Amino acid sequence: MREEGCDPKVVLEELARIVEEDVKRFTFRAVGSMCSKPLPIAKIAYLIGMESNVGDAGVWEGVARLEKEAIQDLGSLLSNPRAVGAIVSGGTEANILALWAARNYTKKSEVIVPTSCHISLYKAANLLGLKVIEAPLKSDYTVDVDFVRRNITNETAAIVGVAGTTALGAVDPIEELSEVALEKGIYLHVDAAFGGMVLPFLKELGYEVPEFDFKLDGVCSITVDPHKMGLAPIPAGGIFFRNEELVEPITFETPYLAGGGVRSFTITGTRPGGPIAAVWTLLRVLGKRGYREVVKRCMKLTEMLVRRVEEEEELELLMRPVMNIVGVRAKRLSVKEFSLRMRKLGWLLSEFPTHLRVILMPHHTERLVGELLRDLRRAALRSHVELRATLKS
Ligand code: 0PR
Repeated sequence: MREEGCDPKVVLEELARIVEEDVKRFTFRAVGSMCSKPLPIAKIAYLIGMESNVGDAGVWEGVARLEKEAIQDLGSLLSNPRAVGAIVSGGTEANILALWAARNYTKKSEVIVPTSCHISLYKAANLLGLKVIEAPLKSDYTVDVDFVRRNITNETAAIVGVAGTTALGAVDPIEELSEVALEKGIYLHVDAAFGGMVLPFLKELGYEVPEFDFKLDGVCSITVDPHKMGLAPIPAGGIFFRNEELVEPITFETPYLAGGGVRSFTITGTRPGGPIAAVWTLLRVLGKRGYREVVKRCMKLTEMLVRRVEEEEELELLMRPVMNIVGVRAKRLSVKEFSLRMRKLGWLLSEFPTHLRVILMPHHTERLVGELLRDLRRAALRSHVELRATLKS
């Protein structure tokens, strides 16, 4: 650490230069990231709420109320305005909380997850000492529900379904999982970290989408992250429980806090009010209509990409996307080689064993999709000679 401080103007300029490069890379090149670029108004709201600590709700009463209202709004979007929840650090914390509640509520030691589930569920199981049973996928990339049913034992603490898988945006048959959960008396957690702020609006836009939320009686908890498709700044994850009874086993009281004891079930104690202020503001400013428009726009870009990939000789889709996540591969190349070439052309795409992932987010434009497509086409050509020829043209 230096002895003397520097001129704040110089420091801030350097900071801005460094961060702006990242922002540019994220905005124009990382066409496979699940985080949205926060709306300007969300940034203002974040700054307004920034000093607060909702972990000390007796002091920060106002922000604690904003969190309750945001949870109620999102809960009603998930067909349960009485859901108990919190704005947390992200989908990882939300999934940990869900499995923690399930384990303590049931006092059992196993969890069944689809092989498509996010790494955070493995982290959660590892932390909680739960044995993971991996359920395979069917050819449509959704979980094999028969496998789940057959593998439920006296030790099953929870089964998990994903509504919007990390790799492809596929939606597991949550309705069938819910039936299994009810029939066997099992806790069902739905990871809708990404899909939770897409599926309700897709439905309103007339798309045929499967049910995934509290409308299904077997669903006990849902993860939905406003920092993914909610246009909120990081960190804004969301966890929602069907009722108070489910969270009771993970609720702890901090008795000495000013204004009386605070009961909380989040992992972190001190919690930032900035993300809560941002989520609350976004829900008010955009409303359902605003979010519907956001999803409509992302789907327009998705459909543009899908149509053009389908027309391309060298490219293919893994599946017809349900939401704004598209899996693409080059017919004549390995994924590794395809990925490497896209990287050389300046794109940052997520690489899965079977495909590259493109996510069409609210800040993307038709022009960007056009450029991406041109380069996907170039990169997919088999020989370097072919590639070099198109680069010259
Ligand atoms: N559940 C699902 C279905 C997810 O896809 C993710 C994250 C999580 C839970 C965990 O959420 P947090 O990362 O908020 O804890 N999936 C993203 C992904 O793997 C995470 C991410 C986001 C990675 C933005 C990179 C990035 O630029 O793509």
